Amino acid sequence: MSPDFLENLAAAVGQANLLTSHDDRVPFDTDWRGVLDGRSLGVVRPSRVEEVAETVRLCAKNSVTIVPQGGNTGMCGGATPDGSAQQLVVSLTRMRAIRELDITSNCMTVEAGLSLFEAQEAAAGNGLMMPLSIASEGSATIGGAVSTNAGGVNVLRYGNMRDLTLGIEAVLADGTIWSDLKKLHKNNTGYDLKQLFIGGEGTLGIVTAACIKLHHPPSSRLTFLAGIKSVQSALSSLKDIQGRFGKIVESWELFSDVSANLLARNCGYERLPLQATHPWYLLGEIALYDDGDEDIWAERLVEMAGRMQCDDIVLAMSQSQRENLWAIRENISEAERAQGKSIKHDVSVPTGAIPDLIARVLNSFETRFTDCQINIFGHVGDGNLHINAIPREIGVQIGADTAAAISEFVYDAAVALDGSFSAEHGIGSMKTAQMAKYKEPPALELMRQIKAALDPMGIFNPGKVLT
Ligand code: 2HG
Ligand code: ZN
Repeated sequence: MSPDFLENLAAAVGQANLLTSHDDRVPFDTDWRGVLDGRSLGVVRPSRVEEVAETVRLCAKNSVTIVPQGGNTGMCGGATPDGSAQQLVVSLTRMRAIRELDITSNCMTVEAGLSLFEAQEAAAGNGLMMPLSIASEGSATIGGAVSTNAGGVNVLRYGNMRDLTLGIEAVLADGTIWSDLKKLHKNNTGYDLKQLFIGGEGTLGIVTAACIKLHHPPSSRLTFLAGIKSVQSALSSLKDIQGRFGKIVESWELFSDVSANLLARNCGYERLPLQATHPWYLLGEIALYDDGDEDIWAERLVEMAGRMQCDDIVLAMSQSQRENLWAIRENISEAERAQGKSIKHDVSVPTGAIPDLIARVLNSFETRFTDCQINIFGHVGDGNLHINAIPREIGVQIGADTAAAISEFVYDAAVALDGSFSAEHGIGSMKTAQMAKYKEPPALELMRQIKAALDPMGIFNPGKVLT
């Protein structure tokens, strides 16, 4: 690194947007869960794509590696620098323009640092909907969601970020700005290169903007929380609704009594708004497109609950009740965090295999790992569960060997059912060992070749995804 590297960087982005002091760097150097403790050389906060390009050029020239970062809400350390004090964090949060909201073509072109919530609000202000929804949407950014191919609670109906992204703009390893912000649903012109950057976790380039599909929002929604006895009934009721009425279910979220107890203990939810406690809870949301459908659907749901042998169900009767039901689901991670450091597993299986996965995990977990509990919750409708190990006592640390054994046990169970060891959170720095263990060798080899072709000097996010 040449002695004037930092000076040139400051000239490129403005002195105030190069942070090098310890206090300024800390919020960018540590992940939100407080699990990783990185130490960067500095943090740059460009406000325009040209500044990102100049930053990349300077880094390439000086062999400085780059860690792109959005809202820093990731779960796998993909946006956290290592401890070497040699890596530069490029935070995109100042690039937040809505370049265009095209209500005729149903899409919006926005910069990487715009938060998901801001994007949702902008779409809603124009009568449309940006459907990607995750608990951290107030801070999580479009660029982060694209780069990690984020999922969340509406994937069942609208797909994940890959399904919602029409085009991207990215800065490549030599500082080239590649603009592929086309609004096309059909574009068969060779390899679909943007797909490499979507879910690429900043290892191939820096996504600086994206063109995102928008949808027409339903005229209203029916949201309910039900206490249920079996996970199988959650799946069969979903299939029943989809079979009779098509793709109207937006969310089908499951959580266990362990999640409910954590919410009670750590987040003040002494009672859920139900009459009793249950082994499992289902939070569902159905999109309605005709005024007046609410009453019909309220009846249908009660009837469906009967078939599920569920006699404890509450429907949201107002927007604030709806928000209260969602807050329960969205607080589960926070309730877990208050318990101590959890060992998270974000896995997916074919939806039909969900009951088998849960049975396999529950059958032997607590006899093998007596100091821990397993907290299962997630997006049961699309086959993605969070199977997290938490300490039984607040603040007790799960030892590294136990954590590794638990992870192997959970991932092996998912993979044995033709599932994945990472459904929506990505790989980051935390799951590279699992990549080596579970990813098919030819796929790993192709990924290495792609990385070498697009980032020959290895300046983008080393140590993430592939090692
Ligand atoms: C969710 O579904 C998030 O709430 C977080 O993906 C999952 O905290 C987790 O393990
Ligand atoms: Zn999730």
